[in-house]
Parts: sequence; structure tokens; C-alpha cells
Amino acid sequence: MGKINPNWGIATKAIHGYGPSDPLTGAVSVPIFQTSTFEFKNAQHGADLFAGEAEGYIYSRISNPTVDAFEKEIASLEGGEVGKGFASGMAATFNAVMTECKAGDSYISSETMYGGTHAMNVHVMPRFGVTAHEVDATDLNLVEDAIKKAKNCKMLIFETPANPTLSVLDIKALTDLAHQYNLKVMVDNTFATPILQRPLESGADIVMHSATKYISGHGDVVAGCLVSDAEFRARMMEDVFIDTGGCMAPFSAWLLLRGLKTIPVRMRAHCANASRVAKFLAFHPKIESVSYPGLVSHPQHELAKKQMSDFGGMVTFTIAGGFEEGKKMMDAVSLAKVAVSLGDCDTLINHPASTTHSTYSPEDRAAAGIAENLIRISVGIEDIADILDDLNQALRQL
Ligand code: LCS
Repeated sequence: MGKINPNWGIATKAIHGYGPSDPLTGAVSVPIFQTSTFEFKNAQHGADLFAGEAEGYIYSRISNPTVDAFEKEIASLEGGEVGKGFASGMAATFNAVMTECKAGDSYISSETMYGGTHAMNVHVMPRFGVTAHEVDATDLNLVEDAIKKAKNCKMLIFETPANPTLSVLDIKALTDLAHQYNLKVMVDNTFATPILQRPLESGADIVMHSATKYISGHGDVVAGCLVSDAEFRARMMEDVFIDTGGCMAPFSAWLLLRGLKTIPVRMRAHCANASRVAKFLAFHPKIESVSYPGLVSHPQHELAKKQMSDFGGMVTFTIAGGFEEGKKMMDAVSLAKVAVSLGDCDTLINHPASTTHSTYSPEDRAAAGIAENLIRISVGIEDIADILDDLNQALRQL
């Protein structure tokens, strides 16, 4: 009973992908193993566990049964061998890059990334002698030039759709290119989720999530994860993870398991609502431009159709009159909440240049295509009529 079947559909995996019920009690909801440490059978057992000669739990900074269940679940959804949970998305990205790169090495990053990832690239990594080269990854020639010029290049990292521009990158083409140069490829799949896009199926080596977002879905946890093969995970555990402490808390894992059970239905609702919001804004006279991968006007609409099963819950737009008008609109919404983060049931509205992407210099923001007057909406799963009414009344006040 409760055995994982790799042929299950994605909605079944979302509910049963962590495996059988708790063997001790039969609890159907995975118990929260809220413990820091695990009792050894005797002193020799402790020594054997530390020497890797016995399997079992030692200490929750290394592993924990609730976190294990989440890791199995996310690996099942992404179609990867193993998962690893982290305290946050940034901890996941940092662990992945530090596993591949040491002092003297470099990696290539798309220039359009979450502001924290950009800051890690340009502020944090140089402190460790690791260089990130940021490039426009919509252009494969630029990526190849950067790989050729980079010294001891080990990795390519990118997000698609990207935060916040929603530009879409070709996972298969970038992965094939990077593999010609023996680079590991990590795709930040936060915006798409495994429901809409599974990068490992296109050959990528590592998938990363800010699980804070759609994986949780309820805006109640900060967490991250990676899905990869077992070799990468073992190397990461040994070289970086265990001794730097970015572990996921058991309660976070439990919230994420709970969130994941509904991710297929939530994503369907997010996509349907976002598509309506994008079309509404596209025809509104006070709106200058709208970006949504589902619109035919989106520069990579055809690629998005090929690579994703739907277009996601994020929409960005600019208002005629610039950020001053944008501020007025953001202050006039009443259902949507002015907040960072995304992927919650609640609609959230945000100005990236002054918040999530304020880590970029104005020049870097311009290069990354992040307009100073761009506004980002994480479209929630409220009734679409109420979301549109709210945006409409806010735009009327301009
Ligand atoms: N990757 C993407 C695409 C993100 O959007 C974020 C966070 C991260 C990684 C980092 O994950 P965290 O450590 O926060 O779990 N994005 C945020 C945003 O757009 N607003 O607030 C956080």
C-alpha cells in the first residue's frame, strides 16, 4: 500500500509522491518530527552512523523524516532522482553554486534573475574568489562567448520565466550548449513550478525552487529546494551542506507537503486568472505595455507554448506616466496586497526596481530589461471578477 509509482500523473504524484504512510502509526498526513536529535541504539551505532556504515537519522541539520518526505515529493514531481530541502531559496542556490565552484572558478548566470540571486552573483561570490558572468541568455551566441571567455567555468544558472520581466529562456538549447562545455546546468523553476515545466526532462542537471512561492502556495513559509541526481546531492552534502547549516525546518517541510497536495488545482486557477488579467491590462488605455508569456505579443510566446503546459500566474506591466502613476495605482488597490513574494493564494502587487530588484544598479537593471516603471502582479486565486474590479477601480483613480 502507498508505494510510489513513477507512471502516476502529476496530480497523483502531488498527493502521494512522498511514499507510504508513516510505518509506525499509519498516519496519512506525514507527522512533524519536531526533534533536533535522534537516539542511537548504543555508542557503536552512533559511531557507525557517523562513519556512514549504518543508515539512519543523526541530527536534524543533516536530515529529518518530515524533510525527507518533502524531498521525495518534490523529486517525484520534477522527475529527478533526489531532492534536498533548504531554509530558503537563496540557501538552495548558494549550496548548489558552492558545490560546483571553488576559489578560482566561475559560472555563467542569466542577467535577469531574482534580485537576491543577482546580489549573490555580484556581491557574495567574489568574496570567495568565485566569479559570476551575467549575460543575456535569450541570445545563445552571447552565452557561448561568455562560456569561452570564462576561466574554469563550471556552471550555467538561469530562471525561466524570469523574475520580474517574464522573459522565457530555451531550457533545451541552453542545456545542450552548456553540456558541450561540460557545465552543470541549474534552472530556477520557481515561476513555472513542476506543474507547468520540468527542466530535468530537457536535460538540465539541477532544478531549484524558492519553495516559499507556489510550492507552499499559502504565503506562510520561507523555504527552498533542489532536485538533482544522487551523485550531485551526495557531493553537496559532504562538501557544503552539512557543515554550513542551511537546513529546512520540519514544520516548513510539513507546510510544503500540505501545499503541494493542491498545487495542480492552484496552478490551473493562477494561470486562468493571470491570463484574464493580462488581457484586461493589454486593452486598457492607461497601460503602456504588458508582459505575460501567454500573450501573442510576448517575444518568446512560441517558445513558452512549446516548453510550458500553461503560462503561469505572474503578469508585469508599465503604466503610461511612469512610476509616479504606478505608485498611485499601487496605493489605490484594495483587494491586492502591496507586498513582495509571489505564488500565494492572495493577489500581490509589487514594484521590482525599488524592492526585489533594488540590488541591481540602474545600469544593470536596464541591461536586464527591468524597466524602472515596471509593476509586477502575482495573480491570486480569488474570484476573477473581484481581481479585475479592483484593478479597474485603481486605474480609474489615475
Ligand atoms: N528565485 C526566485 C525566482 C525568486 O523569486 C526568489 C525570491 C528566490 C529565488 C529566493 O528565494 P527565497 O530565498 O526568498 O525563498 N523572490 C522574491 C520576490 O520576488 N519577492 O520576494 C522574494
